[in-house]
Amino acid sequence: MTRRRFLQASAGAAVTAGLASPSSSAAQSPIVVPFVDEGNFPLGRTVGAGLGRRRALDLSGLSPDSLLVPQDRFFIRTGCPDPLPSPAGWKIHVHGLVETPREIPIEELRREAADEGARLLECAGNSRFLHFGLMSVARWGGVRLERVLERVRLRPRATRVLVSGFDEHRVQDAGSVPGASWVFGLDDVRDAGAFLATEMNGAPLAPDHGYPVRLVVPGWYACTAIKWVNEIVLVDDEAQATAHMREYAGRTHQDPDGPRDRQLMEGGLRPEGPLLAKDFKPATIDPAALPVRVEELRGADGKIRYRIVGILWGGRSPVRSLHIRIRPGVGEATVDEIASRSSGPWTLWSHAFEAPRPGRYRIELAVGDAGVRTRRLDQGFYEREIEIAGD
Ligand SMILES: Nc1nc2c(c(=O)[nH]1)N[C@H]1C(S)=C(S)[C@@H](COP(=O)(O)O)O[C@H]1N2
Ligand SMILES: [Mo]
Repeated sequence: MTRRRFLQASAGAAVTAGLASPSSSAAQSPIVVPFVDEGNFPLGRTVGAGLGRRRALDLSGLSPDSLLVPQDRFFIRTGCPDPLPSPAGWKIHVHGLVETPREIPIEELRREAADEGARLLECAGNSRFLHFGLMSVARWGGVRLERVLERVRLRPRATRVLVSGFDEHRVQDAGSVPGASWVFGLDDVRDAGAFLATEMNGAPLAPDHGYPVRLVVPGWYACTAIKWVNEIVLVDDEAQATAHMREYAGRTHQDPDGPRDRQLMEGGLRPEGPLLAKDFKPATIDPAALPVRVEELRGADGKIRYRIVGILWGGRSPVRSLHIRIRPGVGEATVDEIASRSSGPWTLWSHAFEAPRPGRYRIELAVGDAGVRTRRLDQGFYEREIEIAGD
């Protein structure tokens, strides 16, 4: 069935479960139905070191009261480099197409840091194998990059800005290329409201989250959220895409047929994505939805039902309608309830269903709003399967 037919077929009304209302088995904690075929990557534990360090957030515990993630639970992708220079006396070097290069001391940023609100980071390499736990929300404090750039006079040719972070690690990782930097269009910096963050949830950043300063680009994948920022370079439209951008080209949905670097290809390297930074599209996160917990509920009549709790995030404007399909044999519906959208960058939703028999069920979601691009949902990226046990 095509996505369009799925959306048409699921326009029917549904039963309201009530996200905030206690489940019918409120006395005991509900039985949780496990997601299956996701491997056994540990949740909520920091594993590995250097470029290979990871911590995946256990999303199943999210509730209306816990939508801000404490720093010591916030996901980690790449640990604090062990040869990191002392953060006391940290400076950001601003140079390139500017009249006079400048060094911005960290104290200057700290003094000017203002509330930047609750913002979500999601690793572009988030995956089922990590139980989709490379995603978290915190309340940030920092200084807009646009404001920082006002401290230097740009040369007329400057159209883009490269933000680079310290990224030398003693421990390497098979799946990662060292060096973290991204080139942004000056318009994108302004539109997204990119900021240099010095605070998370009212405290200085933890070392693994980029202390003393990192970039946050609201609405963009976190591969652009460069940690341990030490360099800002004004560049023009000839600037090449960085190795870090190429590493994330596929995962940020860059055009695989974009212009390539012939020299590098002939040299045996197979770079992904366009050669020039200007040919990279903004690495924005499309609206997406994910089930995070499935509970078994026994009604007063003894009948068993299941309630799926999920999250909804991404996109620039709030999603109004979410459709769910549960296979086999349950069918399609509009999601029962989406919590208030004012709650921040991710929103909880819930949906109740009856399962015809024990066994495996696949849960798929789609955004019903017309004209909304949902590349990952369309690919089935966030589909999950549960296993309902027999008696
Ligand atoms: N210097 C540096 N910055 C970096 C990275 C890195 O490897 N080195 N990884 C990026 C990626 S891929 C992600 S997903 C986020 C993760 O941020 P977190 O560990 O604070 O959650 O940092 C980004 N910033
Ligand atoms: Mo990432």
